[in-house]
Amino acid sequence: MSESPLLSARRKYQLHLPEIFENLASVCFEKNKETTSVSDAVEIKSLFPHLFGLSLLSAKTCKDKKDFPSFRVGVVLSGGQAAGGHNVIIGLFDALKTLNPDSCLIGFLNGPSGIIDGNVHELDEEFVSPYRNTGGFDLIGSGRTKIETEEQLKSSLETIQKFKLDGLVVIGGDDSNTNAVVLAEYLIKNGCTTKVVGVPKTIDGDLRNEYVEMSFGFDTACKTYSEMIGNLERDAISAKKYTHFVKLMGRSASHIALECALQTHPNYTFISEEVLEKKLTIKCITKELADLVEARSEKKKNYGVILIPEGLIEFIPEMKSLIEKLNDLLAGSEFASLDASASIDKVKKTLKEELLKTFEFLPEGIQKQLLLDRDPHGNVQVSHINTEKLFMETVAKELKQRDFKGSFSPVAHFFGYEGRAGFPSNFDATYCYALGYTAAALIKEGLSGYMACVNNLLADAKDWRVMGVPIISLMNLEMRKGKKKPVIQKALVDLDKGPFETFQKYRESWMLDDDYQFPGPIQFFGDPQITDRPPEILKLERS
Ligand code: FBP
Repeated sequence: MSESPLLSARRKYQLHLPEIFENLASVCFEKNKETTSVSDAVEIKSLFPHLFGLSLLSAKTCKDKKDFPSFRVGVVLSGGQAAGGHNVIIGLFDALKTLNPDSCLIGFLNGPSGIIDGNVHELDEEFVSPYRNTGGFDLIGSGRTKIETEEQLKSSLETIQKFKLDGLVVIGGDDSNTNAVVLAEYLIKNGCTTKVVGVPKTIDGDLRNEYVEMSFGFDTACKTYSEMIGNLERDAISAKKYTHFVKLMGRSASHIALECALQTHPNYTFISEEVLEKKLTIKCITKELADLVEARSEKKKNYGVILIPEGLIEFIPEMKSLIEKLNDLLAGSEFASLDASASIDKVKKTLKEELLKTFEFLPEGIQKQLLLDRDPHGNVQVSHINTEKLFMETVAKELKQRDFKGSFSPVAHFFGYEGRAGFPSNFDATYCYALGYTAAALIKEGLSGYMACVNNLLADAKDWRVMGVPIISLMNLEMRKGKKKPVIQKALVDLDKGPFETFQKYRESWMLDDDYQFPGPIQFFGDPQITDRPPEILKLERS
């Protein structure tokens, strides 16, 4: 089958590397300050006695070593797709071959389960090269299995030994990088010298710290969603009759919603972290939206665009308490045989005061979803709740009660999967290639338990800085399935930083005076100041 003209063109797109990688063989790492964990240092140290307290590393040029042995390295993609994953693998492949053409890169298939089961494909030039600058994770597939039980860790060790790996690169989000460092510690404890390195991936943008400026995939996802939001805005001011409620993927944190708001200036954007801080209730949010619809209607603007982050519901305190209570209730056997209506009746009889009021305020469709859509552990599937539809219904009800005379025609959208696997933006394509090289450099230097880090991302790629960040320095203890576990702390939107402050400064004017922006599709060609720009929030954080 013939390929699209864009695919052919993108394959030929020239990737640039940080200057330091002009001579990869001479790259070594200099120790900076020692690190600890984000918190819970004593407990975390006892769980990671070998890897706790590693120093932050900066790449520098050392003496040229001409002859490197061949390296055997495994690579795995873990979790949801994020544009640029293929370029990490290709960067790693090119780097290993640069060090020694006999080096070998082994892809673990369909995520971490490929490591546990020893399911592999050896990657060669012919196999990887068509994937250069393409989106998706189809090169080797991905999955969400976690390597955490003793049995899974033991099987992984056996696979690593069977394939005689010098290194393993785990490309994943917070949970996957947590698993990477758990595995790294386990290997050391069991006398295995294989080095484990993580790469920060996730469209959610919540895997970051002072040094890890951005997880890859975030830029492409936000540019994709922003194009679509801009198109909706254009439709809204043309048709002048619809109010678009857009739920945006991104799990708990609202980074995607904030970045898209800064790119497109919609009429209203929820930032979950602010909702939590202000302890807003569903009623209160509904009232705010209904006020907006009324105020716009008075200006003859019976249309609008509203952005809702995927995780909003978990940040509304009363909803959080309700969900926890429902999880408890539904764990009991008396609900097992009841249909939806009977379950609703029983819940209403059981809930007390405030929780009952919250439950009764919800539209019946959402009540049913809360009771019936459960994950394998029996918990409410928070990310499946149609928050956009919830607010469409509560606002319509509120407007009816107010005897609203204007018109309110809401339309629901969910922008999610379409942002994860598109062609990586120039920024993500180049960033990922550099991350692949960084992972190879860390393994070449015999370093384990580190996250590959490329920063100074607002500068030209040649001036990007290359670092190794101890994964443990991002960790704390959190409750998971009723037990305290060491995990990477999710980076939520900081309400005291530039990106949110800028949004706060302008959002009122975006409510009534339409200041819609139409970013259009991702720019692959033209002025690098436009095409290669990293996300807006990075600029505002650093300015
Ligand atoms: P990662 O955390 O693995 O990067 O996944 C991100 C994400 O796209 C979230 O934004 C979204 O909530 C979730 O994956 C959807 O998961 P699934 O692909 O299992 O439906």
